[in-house]
Amino acid sequence: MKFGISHLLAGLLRPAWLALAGLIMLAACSPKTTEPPAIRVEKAFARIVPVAGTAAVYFTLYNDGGPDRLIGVSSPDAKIAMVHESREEKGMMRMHARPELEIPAHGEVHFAPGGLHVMLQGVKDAESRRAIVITLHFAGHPDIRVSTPVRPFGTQGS
Ligand SMILES: [Cu+2]
Repeated sequence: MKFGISHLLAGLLRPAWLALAGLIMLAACSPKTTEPPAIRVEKAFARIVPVAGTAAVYFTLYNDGGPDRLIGVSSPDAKIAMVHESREEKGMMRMHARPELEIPAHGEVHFAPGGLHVMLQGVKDAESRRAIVITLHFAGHPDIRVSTPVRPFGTQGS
């Protein structure tokens, strides 16, 4: 009878153990939705068009954490700052404002000539400026402030 009882108990407990094991596996396999973004800015440089008082800033965003969104940009060195994307449409380069930009988890976003850039208008001291400060605003990550060196046209990255 002893065997009979233990067998019965094991039979009763088995569904509970299976459910528990299932929960543990689920917890181990589910994506870490709470992982915070870990963003850094590298390879930043700017181009100024002095006659127009405009500038474009280029850089690469590296994200070593969870997903985030770039939701704005500002600059103490210009009147207006915004995220733009250049695209060729019917043989013409056109720029579009990108008020929000997805930053994938553990991914990169490249701002480069002919594509994404931070567009500045009303650049102060545009003729003589050697660096431009911009601040990037994210939905999740704290603001990132970068001082970008100004490169003349015709140098690397053009
Ligand atoms: Cu632009």
